[in-house]
Amino acid sequence: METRNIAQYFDTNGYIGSLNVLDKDEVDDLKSNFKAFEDDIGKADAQYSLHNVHVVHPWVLRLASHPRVLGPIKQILGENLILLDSRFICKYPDTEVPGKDGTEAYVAWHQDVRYWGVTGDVVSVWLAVDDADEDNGCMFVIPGTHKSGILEHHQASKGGNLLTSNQEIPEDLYNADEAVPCPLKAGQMSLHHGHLVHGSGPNRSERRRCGYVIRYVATSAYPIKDENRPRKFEATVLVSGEDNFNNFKDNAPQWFNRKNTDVIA
Ligand SMILES: O=C(O)CCC(=O)C(=O)O
Repeated sequence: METRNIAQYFDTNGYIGSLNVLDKDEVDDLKSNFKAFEDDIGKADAQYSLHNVHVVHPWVLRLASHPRVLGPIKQILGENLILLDSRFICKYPDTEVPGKDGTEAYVAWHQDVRYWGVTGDVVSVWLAVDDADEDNGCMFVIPGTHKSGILEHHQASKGGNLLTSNQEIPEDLYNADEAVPCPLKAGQMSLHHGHLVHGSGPNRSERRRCGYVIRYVATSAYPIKDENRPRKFEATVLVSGEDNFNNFKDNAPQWFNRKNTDVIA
């Protein structure tokens, strides 16, 4: 997609599929770096526990500040960007990581902003570590739903939901027939808006489905104070431009050089 069309397409649909980010050598590096994580903590924890490791591991923050990741985000949110949060999300074949109590791991229909506790647009990147398709449980989105406001969420009825708070949007509030898959090759990314209704089904293949999810906001966004659900933003990093608002602490590790991310390749 041409750079100038990105912001317009995203505004209309609330997502963008398959943008090329990493070349073959970078994908090989990503896979071998991720394997070291997996070997270290085990597959069951690699599924959802690798949260905000960008403040610890330089190779992860290099991904989250990669010029070909940030380029489209800048088109949508502008030059001044905060990395809000990041997480690896894997779904393994059942033969490798069996679901709890006979359930299959999936992600229920939800809107990210329901959980984030920030004002302003949140844009998420889903960067594929592995090829992701309908067989191994790629993400599905419902285009245009980012214009529906924040929908009610309740406890998910089906076991196996990977979302920490086990929430889902009640079925009568969206039309699942309008859902479209977001298949990706390893090294590609999709983008989705924080209000977009999305989710993913189980992995019924023999292949792992791993992605790195990264959330960004403009520096003008700010945390909402919610006493019932206080949020800590302990891993926010200014990844592009200047921050004249200081609504989020810059937790950039000393080894991070933001200026290296400014070139759009
Ligand atoms: O990885 C998945 O299947 C779902 C990811 C997701 O819900 C998100 O990135 O917000």
